[in-house]
Amino acid sequence: MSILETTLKAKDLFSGFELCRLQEEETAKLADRLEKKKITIAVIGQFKRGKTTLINTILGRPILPVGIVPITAAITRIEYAEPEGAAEGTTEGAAEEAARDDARDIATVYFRNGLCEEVPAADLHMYISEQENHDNERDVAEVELLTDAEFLKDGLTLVDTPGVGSVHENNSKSAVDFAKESDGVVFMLSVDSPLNQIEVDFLRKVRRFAGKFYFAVNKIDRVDEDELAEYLEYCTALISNIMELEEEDAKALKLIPVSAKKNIGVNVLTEMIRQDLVERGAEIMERSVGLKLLEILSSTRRQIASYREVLKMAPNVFNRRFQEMKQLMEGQRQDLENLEDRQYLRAAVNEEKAFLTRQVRELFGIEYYYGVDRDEAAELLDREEYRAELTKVYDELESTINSIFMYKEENAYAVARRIEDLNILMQQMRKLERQIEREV
Ligand SMILES: Nc1nc2c(ncn2[C@@H]2O[C@H](COP(=O)(O)OP(=O)(O)O)[C@@H](O)[C@H]2O)c(=O)[nH]1
Ligand SMILES: [Mg+2]
Repeated sequence: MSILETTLKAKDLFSGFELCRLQEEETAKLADRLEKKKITIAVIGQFKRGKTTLINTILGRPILPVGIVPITAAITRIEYAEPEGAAEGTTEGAAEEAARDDARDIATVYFRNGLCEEVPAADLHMYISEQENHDNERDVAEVELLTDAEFLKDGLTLVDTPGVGSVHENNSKSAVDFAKESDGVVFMLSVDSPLNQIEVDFLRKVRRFAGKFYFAVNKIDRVDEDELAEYLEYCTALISNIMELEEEDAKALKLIPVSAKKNIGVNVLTEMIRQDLVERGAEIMERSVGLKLLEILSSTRRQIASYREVLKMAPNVFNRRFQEMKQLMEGQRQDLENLEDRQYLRAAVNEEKAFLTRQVRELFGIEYYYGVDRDEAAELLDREEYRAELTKVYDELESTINSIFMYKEENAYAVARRIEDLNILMQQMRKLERQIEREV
């Protein structure tokens, strides 16, 4: 069975189980990436190692703001787009060309509620810096930048990430998540600080997940040759140890010394990546999708385990939580009765869904997942439309909760059947897992 078939099979399994909507969506995305052969490489490392500087150098222009403290979990995804007016003459001078460059670097900021906003890349600092968007009060989910850099032309996506071990990691996506989501990782070190514990811990956590690692050592313009040699020797030994490389792989491990700022050695890195993509792009992708599938399967296992906990909950505990949920929903419906007569953003429906997800998690420990619809048009609803949308959300959640927990038809037989279904699902997942493990 090909990895694509395995992915589709997993998606099929999940689609029969209402608590696996997130996993179903994730596997659908994986299948899509496989089919479109879109490879993602994330640049990861601690704050101030020079990740953003490196990306700017690779892009050939200083598009992204450097030296800022990025906000929680706001990554920047950079993809290729044809230059606008590419067919026009090239008679303009350097100044005009630079001005045109700046004007065409438009980024899209995606907010957590699904809204998005186009902003000039020069203004990105307002959204991704900690100083100007403290604690991510603007609720930025991620930024997407389209640019015509040659390096991205074959469908490669580069991702700039916030620092490893950032203070906000606990309540948001972490560098570990970004590594898991990408096919390759450029891990960035810098000569002015030896590998520290945070970096070591990070590498230990992700070594199994990323399809392919590149280790870059930045800021070599700051040291002389001897110091660099010493640093490289020390870090190479340490990294092959942390990554638990076999002897042969350890011998082949080459850290790539660069100066992102002075554009030294960067082409060695980009050549290496390009070469890998040409020669083994499909293989890298398949391996990384296989690893991600395993990860999704294990999150499904956790979800099922939490659900079993709910099924086994003592009746009085369960009833209390169930009543709490009912009261919460009644309260929400009551609020709908008293809605002000004005216009409402459709995106506010997403915010309500996120709120409900948190409530279900707190009360029952399970993830009730809603997909967030992207709302590029910032659509407005009048009071009645908004009320109807929310009513639909409440009705759906209530009916799902009723059926998931079988509160109404609760009887030993139904619960036993349910547990039997889950056991079958678990068995099928184990079979898939073994299959993937053989393949990757
Ligand atoms: N000397 C030197 N400084 C660099 C180099 N690369 C980045 N920097 C500086 O290091 C600081 C942090 O860079 P940045 O790209 O924002 O780091 P990030 O937090 O990892 O994205 C900035 O002041 C950069 O100018 C380099 O190759 N050499
Ligand atoms: Mg940065």
